[in-house]
Amino acid sequence: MYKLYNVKAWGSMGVHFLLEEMAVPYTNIWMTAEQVAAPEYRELSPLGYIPALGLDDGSTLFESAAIVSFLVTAHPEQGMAPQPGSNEFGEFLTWLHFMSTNLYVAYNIGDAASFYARNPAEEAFLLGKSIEKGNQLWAILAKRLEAEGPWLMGEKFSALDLYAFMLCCWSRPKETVLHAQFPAIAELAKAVRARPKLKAALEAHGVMEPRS
Ligand SMILES: N[C@@H](CCC(=O)N[C@@H](CS)C(=O)NCC(=O)O)C(=O)O
Repeated sequence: MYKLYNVKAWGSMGVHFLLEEMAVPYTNIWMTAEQVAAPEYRELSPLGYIPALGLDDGSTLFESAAIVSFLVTAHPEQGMAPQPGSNEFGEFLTWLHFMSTNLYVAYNIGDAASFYARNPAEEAFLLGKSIEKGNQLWAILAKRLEAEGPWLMGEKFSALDLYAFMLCCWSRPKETVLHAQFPAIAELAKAVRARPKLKAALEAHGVMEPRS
């Protein structure tokens, strides 16, 4: 059985939603920020990042996009991604990595502004830049949804939509502002929130409603 190292409203949300949608057996290991920061957790996730996914053989995966790619290919029958090896799967991976290496990182920079900045003015500047960058990236995702939607892979709901939803929950200054700016993203978030299999996980992370 998989073990998901999980923190409320952190980067484990996307994997948690995916496990729920796929209905594969797993256990949540709910962690506190202190447990995540402890040296023991770095034995599992070298940067001390959430999410991490424990496998049956005792090994642990980290990096959210890697975990999502692993799960959708380990359980292709759950239909949460196109057929592995197909051109569409390449497209799926492209957009997954677009989100994890650009949008997630824009949020990471905003979250760690005090680490990168030398003074409060620089910190505010970095936070502003992370929002600006995030908006550029959301505009690209919104354009794709407008052209190909309702889901990021077109007619077919996939793990990409869950991942995008997780990122949407973190948007600054708040999710409702992002929705007002990008109606296609608002529609995606609404549709994800309406998925019956996600009810308990949405509640567990406190993201049933957009942050306003
Ligand atoms: N590239 C990583 C980023 C993960 C990440 O930034 N996780 C945050 C929570 S959203 C975290 O665990 N932060 C703890 C820390 O910075 O010490 C991924 O995609 O999994």
